[in-house]
Amino acid sequence: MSATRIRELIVTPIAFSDPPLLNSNGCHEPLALRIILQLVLEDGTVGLGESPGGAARLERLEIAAQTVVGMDVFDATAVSAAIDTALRPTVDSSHERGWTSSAVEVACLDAQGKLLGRPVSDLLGGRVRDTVPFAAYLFYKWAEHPELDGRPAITDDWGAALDPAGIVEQARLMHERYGFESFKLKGGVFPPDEEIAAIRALAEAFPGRPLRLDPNIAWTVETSRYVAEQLDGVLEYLEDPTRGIEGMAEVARTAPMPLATNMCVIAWEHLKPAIEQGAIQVLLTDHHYWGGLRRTRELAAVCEAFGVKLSMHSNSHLGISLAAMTHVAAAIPNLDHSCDTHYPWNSGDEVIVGGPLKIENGEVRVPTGPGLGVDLDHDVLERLHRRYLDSGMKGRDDTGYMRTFQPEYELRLPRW
Ligand code: GKR
Ligand code: MG
Repeated sequence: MSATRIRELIVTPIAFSDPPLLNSNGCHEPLALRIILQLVLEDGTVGLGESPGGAARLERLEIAAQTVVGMDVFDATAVSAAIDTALRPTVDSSHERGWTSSAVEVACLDAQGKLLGRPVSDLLGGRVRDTVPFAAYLFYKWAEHPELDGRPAITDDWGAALDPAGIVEQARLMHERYGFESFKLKGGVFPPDEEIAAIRALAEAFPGRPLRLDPNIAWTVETSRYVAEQLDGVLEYLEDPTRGIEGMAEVARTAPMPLATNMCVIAWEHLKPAIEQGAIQVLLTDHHYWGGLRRTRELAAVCEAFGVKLSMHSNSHLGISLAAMTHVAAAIPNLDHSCDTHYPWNSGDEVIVGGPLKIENGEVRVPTGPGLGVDLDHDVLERLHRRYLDSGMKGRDDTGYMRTFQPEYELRLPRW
């Protein structure tokens, strides 16, 4: 049996702490779910991967685990294709299938890098930068997760941010703790004029620094056009103000700044109509669903060809994902904007050996060890897996959680 064949894919769901971050869907729950992958080869080499959690994603990864056994880890394209074929009868959306094959592709590349003694960025063509810039990801937030069913309130060291002054204070903390030089505000929480005021306050507090606003489709076309006009000259880009390629194209016709998305272009088949209609000027790529690290590298070339600028999307995540994001961002020449990361909100529960990866001067140094350059802390993995089991959670429910405290809260998109 060849040493590079896949013996087993171990899939471990985990839960880790998340602060009460607000968005257009409600509020983050006290625990976020993720799934850790260990791809074990016949020679004992282990490749790591990290995927968003939840019952559906777990079930699909378990199907992938049965599919990949016996395949060669260097046949990563065939591995992805086999997973895609196995999921096709039950999962219609190519985007949804992409979450599964992408996580396994990262684990394949980690294992390949370990076998070759080379970092993953080398397998992607080599790094063109030694550090990757990230943006501070600012959220409106409560000071604490309120008391619930006998569970005491859960505090954190960020405090509340519910108005422009609170957002500026959070940005100062992000800058002080991590040195971030660019800032993204998650909007869609308060009426647009309040969020415009928050962005103006950030521009005043951090003159000349790149600023972005992302209301996650909370606005109509008309409202989006109004906000865009109000923030002329202030934003580097406006992200997903409204729903769909057609809606974004309508906004783009009058918006003075570029429009960005991680919501209306999320699969290969969306690129053609979006580009034809001029709907987006910036794409936030994400290796977790675009097919993995090699496909993300290819996506960057497509964007380059059509003059679409590149940034990077993030969800609540831990260090295996951050390492993978950093490797691919390091290997993309046309990374036009700093990448998003939720890491400062979640890194307290890090599952890799040695604790959180460092963010200094707003940048992450590209790991130079073999593979992703990170190792799994098995004690922490076990603890976070237990937390997942004890939580009984099956998925993310920002709206349901918000309703526990504000029963009249309704999910309405667009809201304004
Ligand atoms: O964590 O609340 C959040 C974000 O809104 C996340 O769910 C989005 O996927 O960060 C993301 C975005 O840029 O849209
Ligand atoms: Mg976004």
